[in-house]
Amino acid sequence: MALLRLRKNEKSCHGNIDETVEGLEKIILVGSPNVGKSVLFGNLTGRYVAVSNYPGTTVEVTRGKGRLGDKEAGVIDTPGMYSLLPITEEERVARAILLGEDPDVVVQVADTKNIERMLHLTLQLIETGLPVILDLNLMDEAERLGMKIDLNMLQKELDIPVVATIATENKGMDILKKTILKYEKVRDRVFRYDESVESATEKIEELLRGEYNISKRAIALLLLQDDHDIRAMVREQEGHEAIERIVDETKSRFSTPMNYLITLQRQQVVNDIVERATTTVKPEAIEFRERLSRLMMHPVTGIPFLLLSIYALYEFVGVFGAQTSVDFLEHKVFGEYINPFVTRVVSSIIPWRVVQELFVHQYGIITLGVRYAIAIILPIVTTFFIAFSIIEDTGYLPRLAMLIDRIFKRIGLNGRAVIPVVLGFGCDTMATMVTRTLETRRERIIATLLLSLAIPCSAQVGVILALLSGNVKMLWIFIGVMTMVFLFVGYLAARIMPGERPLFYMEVPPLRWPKLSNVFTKTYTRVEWYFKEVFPLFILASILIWLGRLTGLFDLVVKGISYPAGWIGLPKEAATAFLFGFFRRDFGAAGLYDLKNAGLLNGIPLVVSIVTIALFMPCIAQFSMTIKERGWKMAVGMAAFIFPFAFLVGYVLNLLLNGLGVTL
Ligand SMILES: Nc1nc2c(ncn2[C@@H]2O[C@H](COP(=O)(O)OP(=O)(O)OP(=O)(O)O)[C@@H](O)[C@H]2O)c(=O)[nH]1
Ligand SMILES: [Mg+2]
Repeated sequence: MALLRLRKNEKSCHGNIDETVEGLEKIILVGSPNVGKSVLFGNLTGRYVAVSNYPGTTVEVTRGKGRLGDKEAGVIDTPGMYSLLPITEEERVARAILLGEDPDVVVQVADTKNIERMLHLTLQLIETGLPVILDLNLMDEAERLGMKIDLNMLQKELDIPVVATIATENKGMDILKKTILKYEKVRDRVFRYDESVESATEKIEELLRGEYNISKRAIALLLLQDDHDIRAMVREQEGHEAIERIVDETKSRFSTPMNYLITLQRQQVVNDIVERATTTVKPEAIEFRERLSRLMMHPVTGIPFLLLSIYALYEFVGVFGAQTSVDFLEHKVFGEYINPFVTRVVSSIIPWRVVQELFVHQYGIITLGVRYAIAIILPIVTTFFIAFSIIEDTGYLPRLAMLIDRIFKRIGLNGRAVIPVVLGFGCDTMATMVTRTLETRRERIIATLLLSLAIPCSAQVGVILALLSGNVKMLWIFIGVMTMVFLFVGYLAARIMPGERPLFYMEVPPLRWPKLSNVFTKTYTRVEWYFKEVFPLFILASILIWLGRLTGLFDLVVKGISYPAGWIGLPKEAATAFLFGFFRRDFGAAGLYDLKNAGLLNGIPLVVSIVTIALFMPCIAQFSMTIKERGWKMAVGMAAFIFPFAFLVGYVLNLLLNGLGVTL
C-alpha cells in the first residue's frame, strides 16, 4: 500500500492537530469540496477546523473525538473529492483514508442544490460496499432555490440512509447522529453498466484474490478506468497479468476512455433518480447576490472591484493595523512604558552591560524580540487575518480565480492556482501546502516557486505597508516591480518546464454572508498559531544576535552582507535587517522599519531594500514545507535561484531609479 500511505498530519496555519481516535468506532466524512464537511466535523467533535467558502479549504486529514448519544466515536474530516477516481493530490489523500481506514460508517456530505453532481460519488461509494450514509447538507440554500427533495424516495432508490442537514445552524444533527448510531447495512445495492463493462468487471472480480477494504467490484471498475494507485495496489497483492490483460482488452474495444463511458452511464442512473426524487420551482427574479457575483467575475467590472477591495484592505491593514495600532503599541506602550521600565529594572539588577544587552538595549530579548513580535507584528497580522477570514467566508476567492484565470494561463498556471497564491499573502507556508489542490506536478512546482519568491506573507505585507505609508509613489513602484517579477518568473518557468496546460474547472460557490463566529474563531486560531511559531523564533533570534555580538560573529556576518547590500545602494545598517530576514521575512522587514524610524533609510534605498527583502528567501517554516511537499533538491534549487535573483532585482531597480533621476 505504499502509494496509498498518507503523510502525517502536520500542524498547519490552521492549527489543526490530530486527536488519537484509536480503538473507537470510526466515522469518516467525505464529499465534494466546499459542502460543509469541516463545519459538520466541528459540530460532531466540538473542535474547530478551518472553514471557508471556497473549494479546497481542507487539504489534510483531521481526526477528533465525537460524542454520539452516550457513545464516543472517532470522526475523520477529509479533503474534498469529486469522485472516487482521484485527479488532484488532495483527492488522493481523501481516497487513501477511505481505502485504508476500514471505517464503521462513511458519511457523504453533499451540497443539496447540486444533487445531480453529488450522487455520482454516492453511487461510487455504494459500489465500494462501504457503509454509507448520504447527508444532504446546505438544505437552506436548496430550499431558497425552490428545491424539494423526497428523502424517503431517495432512500429507497439508493438503499442507504439519507438525512438532511443545515450544518451551520446545527439543524438535523440529532437525526444524523441517530442514523450513524443505528446504522446497519442491509445489502449491497448494485448499479449495472453496459454489458461489456459488466462482463469485464465480473471476470476481473473472479481473478482478484487479495484482501481489500472495498468491494472487488469497485476495484475492478477502478482498474478499468485506469486508476494507477489501484493498479499498483493490486500488483503488490497478487498476480496481475491476467487481470491487466482483461483491462487492456476491454479498453481496446472502445474508442472513448472507459472512465468517460462509465461516467456517462452513471450519469444516466443519477438523472433518473434525481428526476424521481426532486422537484424544483424556480424563483423568477435574479437575486441580488447573483448580480453581484457576475459583477465580480466580469473583466470590466471585476478589476475595479478588485482594486477597490485592495484599497479597503490597505485602509484596514495598512492604515488602521500597521499605522494607528502599531504607532500606539510601539511608541506609547513600548517606547514610553515597557522599554524604559524593563531597562531600568534590568540595569538595576544586573550590573554588567554585556548581560544587560541580552535583555534590553538595542538588540535585547525584550526591546527587540518581544517588541517586534507584539508591537509591530501582532496588530498587523491580526487585522490581516480578520480581513482575510471575511474574504474567505464570502466566496470572493473563487470569483477572483475566474477573473484572473486568463492572466494565469499565460504563465502556465490556471485559475485554480489563484487560491494558493492569494492564500500566500496570508501565510506562505500554508499556501505551499495548498498547492496540492493543483492538478499537475508542473503547476505545483511553478506555484511553489512563485510563492517562495514573489508573494510576501501577511506579516511582511503589513510591515511593508507601514514602511511605505505616506508615499504613494513608492507603493506603486513596489506593487509594479513585484507584479512584474511574478509574471516574468512565472512566464519563464512555464517556458522552461513544458507540459500540458490543464483545463480550468472550478466550482463557484454562492456568495455568503461571513459568519461572525467563524471569522472570530479562525482569526483567533491563526493568530495563536502564528504566535506559537513566531514568538520563540524572535526570542531565539535575539539570543543568537547577542551571542553573535559577544563573539564578534555578528559584525562579521553583517559586514559580509553589507557588500551585496552596498552594491544595491543600501546603507550598511540595512545589512542587519537582511540578517534578521534569514530568521523570518517579517523579522527582516521589521528591521527595516526600525531603520526608517531612525532616519537611516529613505527614498530610493528604502524602496530597493523593501523589494529585495520581499523577494528574498522564504522563512524557515516555508522552506521546510517546500522540502516536505516538493523534495530536497527542488527546495534547495529554488533557494539557490531566489537568493541571487532578489539582489539582482534590487541592483537593477537601484540603477534604474537613479538613472531616471526619480525622486522619492
Ligand atoms: N448556508 C449554509 N452554509 C453552509 C452550510 N454548511 C456549510 N456551509 C458553508 O459552506 C462553506 C464550506 O464549508 P466547509 O465546512 O469549509 O466545507 P468543506 O466541505 O470542509 O470544504 P473543503 O475543505 O474545501 O473540502 C462555508 O462557507 C460554510 O460556512 C449549510 O448547511 N448552510
Ligand atoms: Mg474542509
